[in-house]
Amino acid sequence: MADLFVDLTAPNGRKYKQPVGLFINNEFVASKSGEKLTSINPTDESEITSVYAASPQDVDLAVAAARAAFKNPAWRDIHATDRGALMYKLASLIDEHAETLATIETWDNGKPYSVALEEDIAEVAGTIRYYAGWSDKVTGQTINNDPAKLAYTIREPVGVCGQIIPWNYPAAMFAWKVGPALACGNTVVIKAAEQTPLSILYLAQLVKEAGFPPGVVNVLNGYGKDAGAAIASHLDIDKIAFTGSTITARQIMKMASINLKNITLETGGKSPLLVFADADLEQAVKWSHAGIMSNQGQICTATSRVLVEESIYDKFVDAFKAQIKETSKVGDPFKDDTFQGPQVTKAQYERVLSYIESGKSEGAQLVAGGEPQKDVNGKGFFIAPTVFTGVKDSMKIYREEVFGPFVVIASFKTEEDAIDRANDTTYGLGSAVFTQDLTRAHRVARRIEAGMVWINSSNDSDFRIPFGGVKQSGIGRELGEEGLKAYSVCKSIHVNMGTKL
Ligand code: TXE
Repeated sequence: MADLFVDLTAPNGRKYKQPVGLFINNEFVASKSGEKLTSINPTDESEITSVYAASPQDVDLAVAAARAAFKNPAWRDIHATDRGALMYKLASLIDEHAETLATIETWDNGKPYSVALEEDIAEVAGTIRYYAGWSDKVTGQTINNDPAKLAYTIREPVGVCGQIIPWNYPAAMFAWKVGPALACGNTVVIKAAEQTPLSILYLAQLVKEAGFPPGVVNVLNGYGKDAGAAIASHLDIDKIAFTGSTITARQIMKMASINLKNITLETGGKSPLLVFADADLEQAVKWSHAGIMSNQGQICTATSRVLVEESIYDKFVDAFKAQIKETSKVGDPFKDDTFQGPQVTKAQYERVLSYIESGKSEGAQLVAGGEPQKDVNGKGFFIAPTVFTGVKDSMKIYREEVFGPFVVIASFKTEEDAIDRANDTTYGLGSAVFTQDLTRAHRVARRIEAGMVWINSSNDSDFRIPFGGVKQSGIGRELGEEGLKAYSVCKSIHVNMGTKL
C-alpha cells in the first residue's frame, strides 16, 4: 500500500524509502483510527513526514500477534543457536544499512551524523550481535546435594514484553530492549517515543528481512498517554521495560501493577562527577566536558553536577570554559565539524531555557552560554553550552535533571564532603571520580550511591557492562550478562529419586 512507505530525501542528499505504518505480524499496517503523528526536524523546524500512531485497539492487535508468536513452535521451539543466528543476521543487516539509519537518526533527533554512524548505529549492531552470542548460553543450575532428590533450574522467557523507549537514543534503545529479550526467547511489542518515530520503523523492516517469524517483534509508534498507557496496563503483557522520565516511570509502575508485570525501569539522573586536587586536570576537564555536553546533554547518565576540590576550583572552571570554546561547535548536525546539534524538540529546548532562567533568578552565576543559538536561518532548537557556578545545594538547577548542554560546577572541601554532596540527590544513576590516588578512587566508588561509577572517565558505557540505577533512577539492569535476568525467569524442577510416602 502506497501510504505505508514514503520516498524521502534527507538533508545530506540520501534517498530512501521510509516505512510509516505500524509493524505488526511482520507487516506494516495503518492504525485503526487512521491517526498519525508528525516528525519534526529539530535543525530547521520543518516537517519530515507523518507516521501512523497506535491507539489502544492497535496495541491489542500487536499484543495478540506477540502472544501467538510466543506460542508458535517456529519461535517457541527454535534451537537456541538458530535464534542467535537470526539475531546475527539482523546485526549484519544493520551494518549494511548503517548510513541510512544514521541519516534518519540525525534528521529526526538532531545528533551529529558522525556520532549517529560511529556510535549509535555501531552500538545497535554491536548490542544485537552481543546478545545473539548469549542466545544459546542462557542456562540453569543443577542442585543435587540430596541423594533422594535431583533438582535443576531452567531459565525460561518471561513471555510477551512491552517496551517503551525515549527519544535521546532512538535506535540504540531499540537494541538495548530487543536484544536481550530475543536472546531469551521472548516476543516484544516496542513503542518508540512520539518525538523520534522514524529509525525504529526502518529497523523493523530489517527484522522481517532477517527472517524472524511474524509477531516476534512488533513495533508501534504512538503517544505515551494512548499507546504507552495501553501497553503498560495490558493484561496480556507479562513484562514492561521502560526508559524515560521518573515521573512517567511512576505512572507506568502503577499501571503495570494491574497484573503484577515483571518490571525494569531506567529513568533520569543528576549524576555527580568528582574532581580531586590530585587528578590529571586536563583529562578531568576533557572527560567532564564530554560527560555532559555529548548528545546535546540528552543523556540519562550525563554527569551534570561537577564537584571540584576547592583548591583547584577556579583553575578547573577556567579550563572547562576553554574546553567549550575549543570543542563545542554548535550547528548543523550533518556538518563534519559539528559537536552539538539542536535539542530534540521545541519542548525540550524550552525546558532547558526555563532552567537557565531559573538559575539566573535564583542567583547562580552564569559563566558560559545561557542563551539560544539559532542557525543561519534563525531556526532550530539550538542552545549554547551553558555553565553555572556559585550554585547553592537548594537551587533547582543543582537538584533537578535539566537534560541539555547545561552543567553546574560546585566545590567540596574533603573526601567525606565530596561523598556527602555526591549522594545528596534522589537519583542514583551514573557518577564519576577523578583522582590519581588508586585507593581513594576505589574507596569513593564504593560509597557513591549510584548504579555506575566511572573512575577517571565519564559516560564511556559499553553494551557488555551492566547499566542501571539505584534510588529513583530505576529498577533492574540492562546490558551485559546481568541484562539477561530482566528477560528470563527461573523455573525449579524437582525430581524424586525414590522417596516413598
Ligand atoms: O519523557 P517521558 P519526556 C527525562 C528528561 C526529559 C524528561 C521529559 O529529563 O527532559 O524526561 O521527557 C512514553 N504511559 N528523560 O516527556 O514522558 C513516551 O511516549 C506510558 C530521561 O519525553 O518519560 C515515550 O515513549 N508511556 C530519559 C517514553 O514514555 C508513556 C529519556 C518517554 O517519555 C506515558 C527521556 C504514559 N503515561 C526523557 N507518558 C532517560 N532516562 O534517558 C509518556 N510515555
